Amino acid sequence: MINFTNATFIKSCPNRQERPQGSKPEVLIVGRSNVGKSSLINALTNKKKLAFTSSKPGHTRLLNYFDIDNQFFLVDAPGYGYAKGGIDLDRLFGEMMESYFVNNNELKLVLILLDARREATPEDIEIVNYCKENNINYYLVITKTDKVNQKEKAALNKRLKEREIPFEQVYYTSALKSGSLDLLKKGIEKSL
Ligand SMILES: Nc1nc2c(ncn2[C@@H]2O[C@H](COP(=O)(O)OP(=O)(O)OP(=O)(O)O)[C@@H](O)[C@H]2O)c(=O)[nH]1
Ligand SMILES: [Mg+2]
Repeated sequence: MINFTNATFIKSCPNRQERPQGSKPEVLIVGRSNVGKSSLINALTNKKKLAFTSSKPGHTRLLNYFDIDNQFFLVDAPGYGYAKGGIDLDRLFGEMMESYFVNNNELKLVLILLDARREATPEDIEIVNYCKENNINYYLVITKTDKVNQKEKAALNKRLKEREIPFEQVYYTSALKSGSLDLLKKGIEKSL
């Protein structure tokens, strides 16, 4: 069993070439800005301030590598779908991600996060298609399930059922409820 609480921040890097020494399996977390990527890392590791979170979108700008129990790297990526003060985060994201995916033999799994209350964006769908085309294992992770009301829950279920976004594995999570992460932890462990 992987001990997710045995977690340390290793480094931030502008591209994968500058990743930490020593090859380990990698699990990448992606999703639109503010979907809850950094919060998910803190919830999985049970550490409130391991990854920086913010209510303002566009907080994470680099690839942040976290070591989990000496077993694998969890990689927090910048969000997409948000442009601020002339900085085109989508272009930054695109370039960083291109360099991330190319020749990456360590990448075992991509967690694609979707806010329970919102529709998938074209970028979400693009990443899913990219994973499918390149045979990269991915899970859909629904975030902020603590925030959905009945109507939003019904809309979410309808979208998933209609395959707004294609998936084989879906996990329902809330960073506020650690029990909601048990299945996801098992899924991550299985993918390594
Ligand atoms: N209620 C609730 N709020 C959440 C949850 N996950 C994240 N949040 C809140 O959503 C906001 C954004 O969370 P982050 O984890 O910083 O989001 P991010 O995807 O890392 O954002 P960027 O780094 O900007 O791309 C913060 O205010 C979090 O507290 C959740 O499961 N439930
Ligand atoms: Mg973040």
